[in-house]
Amino acid sequence: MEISALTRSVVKSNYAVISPDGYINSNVPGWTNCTVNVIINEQMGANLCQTLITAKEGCTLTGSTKASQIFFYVVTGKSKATISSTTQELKTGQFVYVPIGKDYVFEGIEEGTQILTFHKVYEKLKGYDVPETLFGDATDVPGPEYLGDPALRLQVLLPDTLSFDMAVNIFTYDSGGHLPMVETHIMEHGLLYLQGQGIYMLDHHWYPIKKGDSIWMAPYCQQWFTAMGKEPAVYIYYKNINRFPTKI
Ligand code: UGY
Ligand code: MN
Repeated sequence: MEISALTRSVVKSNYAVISPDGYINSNVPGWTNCTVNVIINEQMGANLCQTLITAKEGCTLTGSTKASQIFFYVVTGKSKATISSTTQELKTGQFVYVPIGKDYVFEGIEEGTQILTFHKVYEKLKGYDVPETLFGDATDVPGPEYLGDPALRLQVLLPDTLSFDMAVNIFTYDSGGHLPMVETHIMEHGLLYLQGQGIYMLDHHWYPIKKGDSIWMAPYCQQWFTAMGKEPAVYIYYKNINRFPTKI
């Protein structure tokens, strides 16, 4: 029998590892017939929110974006998404970026569908328009080598323009592939493992990580990862970008 007092989850002031064994469901107004796990939010000290929605029969997600933009990614399953007056079908690996000031409705969601969301307060930039709604498919996004290492591939899902103040990327590591350095940076991350396993180093502590786990890394949380096992490790992650770095 599993000992229920054990978990790989850990929550620190500058990072967290959240494995699904500790999930407790939240009720989110407008998101019906589903379980919602709020994995990262400002109560932790983060500047983003990350949730995972798992649909039951008859699930619908209805709401409007206000100060925060929302990125919705279908981890598995199928749904129909209407953003203002545009409707598209979304299935595994497809996504929609919803800018501020839009209404959204997800319906016709297959039971068991899992949808990941990243939310960030949008910071306007003088001289640049607020981004438009953007539907996309990760399988159509090229995955060039990362920093010249063929064991690492990086897909950038959102356009590389200053209008966007957030990035969402998918990072694939062949088994044995690893980050070429310990990253030490101001940008924050939220991430979800989509496939595989490996070892993450967070602030000089070492954690085994696998599909289904999430990680929050605060600014300057030092980070490094190596993939292990029989299949590539894949994670989707959020990063804040493109804005002036200081209030001073
Ligand atoms: O974009 C990044 O900062 C990325 N290389 N970080 C990470 O995967 N932990
Ligand atoms: Mn990083």
